[in-house]
Amino acid sequence: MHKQYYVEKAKYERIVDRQNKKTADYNGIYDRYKFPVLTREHIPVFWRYDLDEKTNPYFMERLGVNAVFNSGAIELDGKYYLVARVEGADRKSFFAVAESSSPVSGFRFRDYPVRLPDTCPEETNVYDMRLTKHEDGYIYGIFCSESKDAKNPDLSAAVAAAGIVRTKDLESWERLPNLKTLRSPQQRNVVLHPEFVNGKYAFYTRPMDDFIDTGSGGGIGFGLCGDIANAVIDEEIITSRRKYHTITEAKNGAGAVPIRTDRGWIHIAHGVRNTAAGLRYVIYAFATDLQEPWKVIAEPSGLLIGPRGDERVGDVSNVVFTNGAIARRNGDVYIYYASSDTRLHVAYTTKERLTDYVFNTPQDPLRSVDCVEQRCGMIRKNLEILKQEK
Ligand code: M1P
Repeated sequence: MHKQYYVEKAKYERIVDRQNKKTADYNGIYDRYKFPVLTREHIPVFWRYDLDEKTNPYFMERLGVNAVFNSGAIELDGKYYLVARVEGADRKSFFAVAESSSPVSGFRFRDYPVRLPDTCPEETNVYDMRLTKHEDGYIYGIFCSESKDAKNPDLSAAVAAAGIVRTKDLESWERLPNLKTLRSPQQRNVVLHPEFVNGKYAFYTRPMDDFIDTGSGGGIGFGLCGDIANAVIDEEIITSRRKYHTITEAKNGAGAVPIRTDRGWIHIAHGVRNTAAGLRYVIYAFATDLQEPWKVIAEPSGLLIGPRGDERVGDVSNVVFTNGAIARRNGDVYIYYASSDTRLHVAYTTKERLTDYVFNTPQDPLRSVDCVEQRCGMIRKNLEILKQEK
């Protein structure tokens, strides 16, 4: 074995074994953890280097990995699993399962990445899997299946669709036909609801006219289908709407699988706005009705998680994005979010705190003048409290 192998292996072990700790940042809603839980440095050495000295005498990286980011997340039998988006140096993304006995550190990839059944010859790229433990007994993975737009000569013109796989063990995956949405030409950020709604499978969708721009798509959609093995959605109702001069003005999309609480389903999604420096992605939350999960019943103002410090910089800077959270039986919630399409972080909260945040944080009044009134109301009340404290 080339001696450099041992150097690289030691670096890998150091990163994977690194203990994580909460940062001192405070907002009362969640705690950020200091170290990312997955990065390109978490990729096993034997995924990148040919270890055969005859074919690789200089110990060169042959199949590089550029980034590890947007990950689906699930807890199974007391272990934590992330199905990460791994992007090769060749720009193609694929999925890989990392597991740990801790939700905040120690994630190791299994020996091989996920080999999806190759049922779509036109599919070029796959990414952003959401993992839903459905009441039908399967774990579903819904992901973006991207192909070249054959009708458009522009080399970057692409088409996004929602791919569907299911598994019971995250080891063997059955691929089902892609979701068809009859009224939306493209789909990305599709999430399967964990329970049947009116006896049907329920999807959160993101109607789009185009690969990048959502165009006339009004926000996060919701649709039902009877047969998951041939999933077709006719009507898509809009749940969380895009709004002018808010964090969702340019687009939004469902993120983690909704979390059931006593007061409603809590959704952790992303919102996008345009800036002179390009698109800015943040994470926000809202709640929908338990019986009618398409009906928004609470939407706190503004962002839940925005890119901070080092998170701001990466391949696609000024982005935080989530497609996975783990809500434990004991009330703990781990939100896995990626920054700048480069690495994956974790934030910790509880169902109780999230519920308080979503239902008791004021809504966005949508106009500066009303925002000032809203803030002055709180300041007035606080100054009274502070006066009495003296
Ligand atoms: O680059 C930021 C994100 O862009 C896309 O999200 P959306 O469809 O909302 O624009 C996705 O490709 C996502 O993977 C990526 O993180």
